[in-house]
Amino acid sequence: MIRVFGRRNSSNAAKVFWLLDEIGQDYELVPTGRGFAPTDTPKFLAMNPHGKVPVLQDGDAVVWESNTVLRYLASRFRAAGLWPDDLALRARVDGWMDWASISLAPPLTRLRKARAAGKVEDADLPAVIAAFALLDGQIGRTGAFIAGSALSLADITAAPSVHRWSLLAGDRPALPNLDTYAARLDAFPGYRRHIASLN
Ligand SMILES: N[C@@H](CCC(=O)N[C@@H](CS)C(=O)NCC(=O)O)C(=O)O
Repeated sequence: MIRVFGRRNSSNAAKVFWLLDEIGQDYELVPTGRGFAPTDTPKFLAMNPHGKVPVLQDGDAVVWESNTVLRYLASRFRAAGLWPDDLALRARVDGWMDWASISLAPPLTRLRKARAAGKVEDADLPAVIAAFALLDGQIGRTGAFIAGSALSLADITAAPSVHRWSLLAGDRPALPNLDTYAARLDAFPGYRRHIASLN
């Protein structure tokens, strides 16, 4: 049985939980991370030297870094619809996965943390708006999902940020393609169960 070390309220673990639901794969959750089993123990650090969740254990294979876990699972369970075999199509999905993790999520996370800490200057807001406006444009081009006409790992990677954009208070530009896209994601039970429940 596949084991996931993580917690339901972790955005990076939630991506893995959605994919596992999407491909219909059972797993055992080992509650780990803030509020659960510690990640700074020698045993956990031997699995993931970064002391972060999620970590996937599949027999002898131990996989950390959520996007790598997504790709491992898609490959292992032959979910070619979500992570194409064709190298050019796969690279398109990978590109958007990297972009979502490097350029979309970090400014949003910094903004949310700064606001939670009571800061008022919103230094990261322009970068957040620029990234989401770009995503809105991409959805306008495909007319459906991030990397094309069907759900892919790119959507699962970006999903926590898309959800958290909808939770963001304050003045934001109207991004109609993004609103339609969020509603499209909401039609997936795995999104509703694991992503829409994140705060
Ligand atoms: N880039 C890593 C980030 C992992 C990460 O920061 N995980 C957070 C939860 S989202 C964590 O482990 N926090 C510490 C904890 O829960 O103990 C990934 O995508 O897996």
